Amino acid sequence: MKLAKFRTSLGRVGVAVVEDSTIFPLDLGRVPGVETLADILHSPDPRALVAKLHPGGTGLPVADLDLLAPVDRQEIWAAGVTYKRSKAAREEESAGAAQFYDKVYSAARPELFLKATPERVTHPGGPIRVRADSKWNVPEPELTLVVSPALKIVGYTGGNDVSSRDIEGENPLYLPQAKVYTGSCALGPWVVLADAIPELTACEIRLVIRRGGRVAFDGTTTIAQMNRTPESLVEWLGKENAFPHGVLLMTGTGIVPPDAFSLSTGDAVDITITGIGTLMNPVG
Ligand code: DO4
Ligand code: MG
Repeated sequence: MKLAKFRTSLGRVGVAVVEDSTIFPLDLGRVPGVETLADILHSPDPRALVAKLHPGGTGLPVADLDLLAPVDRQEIWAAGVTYKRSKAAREEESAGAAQFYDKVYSAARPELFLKATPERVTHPGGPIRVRADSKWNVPEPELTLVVSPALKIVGYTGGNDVSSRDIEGENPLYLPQAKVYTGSCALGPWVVLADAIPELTACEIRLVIRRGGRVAFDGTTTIAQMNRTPESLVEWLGKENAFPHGVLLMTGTGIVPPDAFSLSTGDAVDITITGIGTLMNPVG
């Protein structure tokens, strides 16, 4: 089951079930206390709750509504250097600090950082950005875990951890500036419930970047290449850290375009994950 957030042309925000290319807005008023997507995702039985909220009918074409990032009050965290490709890319870009990436790749404790707050997240179809003070920028396509306050993985969505490679490479202490700025995080297009995703290790992540209508980069990886499990990342994230509103955790990138590539305004970035769908964002 896929659950989305949307906004109507009159500005009303709602929650919907997505089936193929049809969207069924839910009637949240039917169950007292259920007001948001997170209320459904964090409930003991999201499917049963959705059945109570589903008005039936024929639904609407997905294209008729503006989808919003599937986040409410959760913080968005990210893991890093969880794939060999990411480790190699960081070692190349940051000669003086290469050893730290090797160490964090194989250490028990993963790299975890706060990537965004909900207000900072770019919606599906909305513009992501590159920093004006950076010359080398890339999208990072990442499986993103939707985690309840009880630290249970309740769903999955797509994520783009847009990053500045030259700022990160200059000094690892610049990581927050390389990673956290306006337009650096996109999420969506919806949440797939945890029990509806195919076997994770079989899932493919694909990144396609188009420039001037042509494909400028096309790369794939599989979640089987990840050096850690989603559950272990959540366990580390939850150590000494409470998430009363739940949390979204981006799980790191296994795709890094060649060093000569940098994102430019006007590029179109598509991130497709098996079983989830495609998160599309232009670079604004
Ligand atoms: O250590 C830098 C960040 C790594 C990262 O964002 C990733 O591997 O996806
Ligand atoms: Mg990343």
